[in-house]
Amino acid sequence: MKNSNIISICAFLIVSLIGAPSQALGENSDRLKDAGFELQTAADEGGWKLFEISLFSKNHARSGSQSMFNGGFSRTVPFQATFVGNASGAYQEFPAKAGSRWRLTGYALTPETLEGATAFGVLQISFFDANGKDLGTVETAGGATKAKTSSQVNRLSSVNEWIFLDTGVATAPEGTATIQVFTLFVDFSGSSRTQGVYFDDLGLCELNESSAPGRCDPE
Ligand SMILES: [Ca+2]
Repeated sequence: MKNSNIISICAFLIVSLIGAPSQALGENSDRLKDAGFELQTAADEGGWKLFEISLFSKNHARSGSQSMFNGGFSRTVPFQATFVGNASGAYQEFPAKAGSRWRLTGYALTPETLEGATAFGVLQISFFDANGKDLGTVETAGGATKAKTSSQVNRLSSVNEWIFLDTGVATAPEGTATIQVFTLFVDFSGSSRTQGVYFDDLGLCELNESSAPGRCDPE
């Protein structure tokens, strides 16, 4: 009995170490507070700012015991002619200079197949000027979407699997004062149920000339 307890404890420690938030991304990473959603740091202390249907959840976790859930409730669509859908999320904001280059990574999971062609979870980077005007990014200038977004977790994604998401490099336009980084679930699907995506283990890197290639890569 004692031996099995020891084995269990050892197994727990190994899992804990593997699952710990990455500290190995380099000095330019870990800009985020509570990147693994375990601390629930208050927004006015630099933690996540939540909007619409968003909450810290213990239902699924890639690290620790919690993740961030962003949900949609798109069945409200048919009842409000002017309401075209739902976007829920969480974000943090940091100072940023024009020309600075950033990359946001993380993991997302859907516990069931998402309904609808326009229901998806993404990570997103946007830049703003000192007046709060959305400047988009250099890479997305002139495009339909101002922000630089990662690939999606959507109706085609594997279920109950943490899927790696990566915005790639987003460069700050002229006039940039701040960067905002998001977890986001967009639901314009008109499906008849609540659905959403869980996010965990985000990483934000500011790239510079001294950054070694691959420095922002996940473990
Ligand atoms: Ca976590």
